[in-house]
Amino acid sequence: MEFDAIVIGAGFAGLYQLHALRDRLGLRVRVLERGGDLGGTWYWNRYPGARCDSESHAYRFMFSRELFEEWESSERYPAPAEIRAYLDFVARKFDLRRDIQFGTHVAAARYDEGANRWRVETEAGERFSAVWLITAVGCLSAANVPDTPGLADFKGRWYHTGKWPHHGVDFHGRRVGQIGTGSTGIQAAPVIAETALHLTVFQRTANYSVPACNRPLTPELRQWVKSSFEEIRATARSTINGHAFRISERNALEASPEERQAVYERAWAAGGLQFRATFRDLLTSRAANDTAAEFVKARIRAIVKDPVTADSLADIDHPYAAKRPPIDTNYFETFNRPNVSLVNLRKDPIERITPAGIRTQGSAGVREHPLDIIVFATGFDALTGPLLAIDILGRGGRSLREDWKAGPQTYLGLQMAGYPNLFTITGPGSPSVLTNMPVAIEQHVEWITDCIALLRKHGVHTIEPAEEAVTAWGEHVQECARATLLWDAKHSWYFGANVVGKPRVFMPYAGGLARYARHCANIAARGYEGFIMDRRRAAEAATPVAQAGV
Ligand code: N01
Repeated sequence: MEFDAIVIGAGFAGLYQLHALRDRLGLRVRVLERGGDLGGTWYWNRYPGARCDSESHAYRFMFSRELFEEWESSERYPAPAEIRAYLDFVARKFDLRRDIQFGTHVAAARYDEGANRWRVETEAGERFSAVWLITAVGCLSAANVPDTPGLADFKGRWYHTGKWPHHGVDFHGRRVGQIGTGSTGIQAAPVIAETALHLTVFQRTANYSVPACNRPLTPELRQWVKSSFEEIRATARSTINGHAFRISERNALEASPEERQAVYERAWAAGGLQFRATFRDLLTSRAANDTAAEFVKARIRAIVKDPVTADSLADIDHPYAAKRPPIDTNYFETFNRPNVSLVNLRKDPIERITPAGIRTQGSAGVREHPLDIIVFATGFDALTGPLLAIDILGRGGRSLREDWKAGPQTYLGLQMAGYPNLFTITGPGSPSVLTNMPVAIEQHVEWITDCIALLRKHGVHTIEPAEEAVTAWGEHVQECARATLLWDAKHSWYFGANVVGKPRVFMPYAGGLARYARHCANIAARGYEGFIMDRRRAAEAATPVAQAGV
């Protein structure tokens, strides 16, 4: 089947890209989605306690005032079902479903140079082709299940949080082991503990967390959201992280210890990722960061009653927010429950999974932890994983898997050299996971759409970045990360450190979303500086399936 554009994925990114290419440019577009319905991340992540850490008034599209004002969220942080309902509302409003094919797992995409088309093949053997190929596959969609010896012999059931069964999991009367204490594990543990007979949390790296302070939105707050479109959008688009809250202008050490304490206490009581915005230099000055880190560690020790457990939870080895900072509902409090225990894997690493549970061996000797269910909250093969899961072959049959052996190489996280007309929404090298995703997605979709519109208007056949532009961007991405404390958490998934054998390269762009967006706009304004556009072969190109509406 032939299209002008194929979009892979029907989460936020795929939906908006479909709307933009089809309804603004008049292209014939097909969206191919692996899941059985809309949602992307939110289709798969239905684990207990799952909730978006971005506030509901900012975790939505802002490209249309009408769309923004028509939707009402029920809580401060939306749960997956509400986000799926929102995406369904978007799809109905713009009649998007008719161009989305669900249950369609893209296995390979090959650039056919002669025809200047991307040839896409699904696992089921269906074939599609298009001039433009846009990946909207998400950054955190390739589940990472560690290769732990013995898993195949485990007699109980096991689940990864990112592939949670839609029918749910009943923990009543079960002994549950949860591996992982990232944002997901920190959300899941308190909810699992409510019904499980016993929950054992296996912690490899202790983590900071700040209360989310989730609550229903009052009628007044709902009204404020409806009437604040301009303000919310302007803020989200002007901050470094795409959230609709401002970051303090003040440095932490400019405040007296008493003032700082009061600032942190207020932020802790208010809850949310805003804690990170209490002082402007928390992610650039170690001394500043230490003040926030010490505050959170003191809170952990104050909440958790058992001193050994408190020590393990507060023994955090990286600066605050140098790994993605979780927010929680009663995470540390959960360890005061009689049916919850913590295993510190730094002291007692997992030796193997046995048919009956998990065996650790370390300071406490050999210990068997009998389990009925293991929950892997072990994260994702982030950013590159979802792209490399597709066998992508570019010009001359070059392979993305080969090209990225030493780490991802992109220009702006939007394109790769040698892969003409392939765009990656929130790809590695773009702000992506360091932001409130819908805002980063909108910026990418709009940039890609404007680019395609312009190329079609001028009869340009292909666009791809120059190798030098890719190299320079890669260096800039590393440089931006090096200027922050994110660089100090070498074991974070931002570096790919959570996946055995993955190259250690800092993947997202840490220079800030607003700065990045300006940079992308300037590059376009300067005639797509750093990109190679091939106009000569325009005449040879296959006739576009639809005429551009530009
Ligand atoms: O995954 P993670 P996540 N043995 O990689 C541990 C987003 N998110 O799913 O730190 C033992 O952060 C690992 O230990 P360590 C958000 O961007 C968004 O929690 O590598 N443990 C860690 O504790 C987030 O950052 C929302 O030493 C092992 C945990 O598993 C991203 O998803 C909500 C292990 C993995 O933590 C990923 O979060 C939730 C092993 N072999 C999440 N392998 C929203 O609000 C890994 N671990 C949208």
